[in-house]
Amino acid sequence: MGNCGAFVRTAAVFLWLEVCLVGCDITDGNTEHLKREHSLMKPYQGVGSSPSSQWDFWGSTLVTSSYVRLTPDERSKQGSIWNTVPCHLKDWEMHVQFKVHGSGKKNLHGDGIAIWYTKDRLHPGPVFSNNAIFHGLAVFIDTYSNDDATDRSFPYISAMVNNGSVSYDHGKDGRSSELGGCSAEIRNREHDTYLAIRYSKGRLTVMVDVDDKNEWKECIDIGGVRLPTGYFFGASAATGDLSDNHDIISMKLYQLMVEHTPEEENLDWTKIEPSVSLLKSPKDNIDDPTGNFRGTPLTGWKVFLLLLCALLGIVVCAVVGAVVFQKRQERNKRFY
Ligand SMILES: *[C@@H]1O[C@H](CO)[C@@H](O)[C@H](O)[C@H]1NC(C)=O
Ligand SMILES: [Ca+2]
Repeated sequence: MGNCGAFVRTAAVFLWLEVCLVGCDITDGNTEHLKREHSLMKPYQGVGSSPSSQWDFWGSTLVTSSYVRLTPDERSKQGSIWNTVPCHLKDWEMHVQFKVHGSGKKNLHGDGIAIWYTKDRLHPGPVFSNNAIFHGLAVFIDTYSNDDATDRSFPYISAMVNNGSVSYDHGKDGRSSELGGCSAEIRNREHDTYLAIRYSKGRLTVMVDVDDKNEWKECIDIGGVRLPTGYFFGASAATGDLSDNHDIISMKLYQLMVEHTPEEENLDWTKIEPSVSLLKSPKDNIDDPTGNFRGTPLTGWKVFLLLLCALLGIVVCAVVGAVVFQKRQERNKRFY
C-alpha cells in the first residue's frame, strides 16, 4: 500500500494548504461578510445626493469619485459623514482606509479624524466636529497635541466609550477618558493607511496598518466592553488654527461569525448601556474565538474546500488501494 501512503501524504499537503489559506489570509476582509449597507466605498454612488443614500454628509465634507474629504487643508473647517442605517450586528469589524495630508510642517497641522459608533448621528460639536457628550464608541486619530505633555508622540490614536455622562476633553486630548492608545505615523504617507476596529464578545480591539506592510499592528485591546446594537457608524474631522486634508477612502464593515449563548441571544441588545468594566485587566480576556484579525473567520466555502479535499484524498486512496490489491491478486494468480 505504498502508493496509498503517497496519496495520503498528498492529501495531507492539500489539507495543510487549505488550513494555511484560512489562517494566513492577511490580504483583506472577506467580501462574503461585507455589509454593504454599512460600508462606504468608491465611487460613492449616490452618497448624500439621492434619497436612497445610506450615507449623509455634513459641513465641509466633499465627495469626489476617489475620496471623501471631511475637511480641506484650511482653517476652521468641520465635516462629517454618517451611515443612515443602524447597525444590528453583535460582532463586527470596521476597516477604515484614510489619508491625512497637508502642507503643514511637523506639529503645525490638525486636528484629526474621529470614527464613531454612536446612538446619535449628525450632532455637530467641538470634538472633531461632533458632540463631546455621546453614547457609544469613539476612536480618535488625533494629529495635534493640545496638551503640552511630552510623554506621548502625535499623531496619537485612542478610544473612548461613553454613556453620555462624560465629555471628551479636547484641551487634554481626551486623556482622562481614554481606554488605551498608541502613537502612529499616519500623516503625509505615500502609501495607504488603515485603521481597524473590532468589537466582538465584549472585546474592543483597534489595529493600525500604516507602514505599507499589509499587516495589522495592535494599538488597543481591552475586554469588558459593552456596546449595544442599533447605533450608527460615522466619521468626522475638524481643523482649527492649524489644518490638514482629512480624507476617508473607504469604510468597510464586516460581520464576524461568532456564537453566543442562548441567554445572550435572548437579551435585547439595543438596551445595553455603553460601558467598560475596568475591573478586568485587558490581558485577562484572552478567549479569542476567531483568532487572526485581518483574516476573516472560517467561511463557508473554505470549510467546503477543506471537506472536499479530505473526501478527495479518501476516495483516491480507496481507488488506488483497490487497484493495487487487484494487481497483487492477478500477480499471485500468475505465479501459481
Ligand atoms: C454612566 O457611566 C458612569 C461612569 O462612567 C456611571 O457612574 C453611571 O452610572 C453610568 N450611567 C448609566 C446610566 O449607566
Ligand atoms: Ca488633539
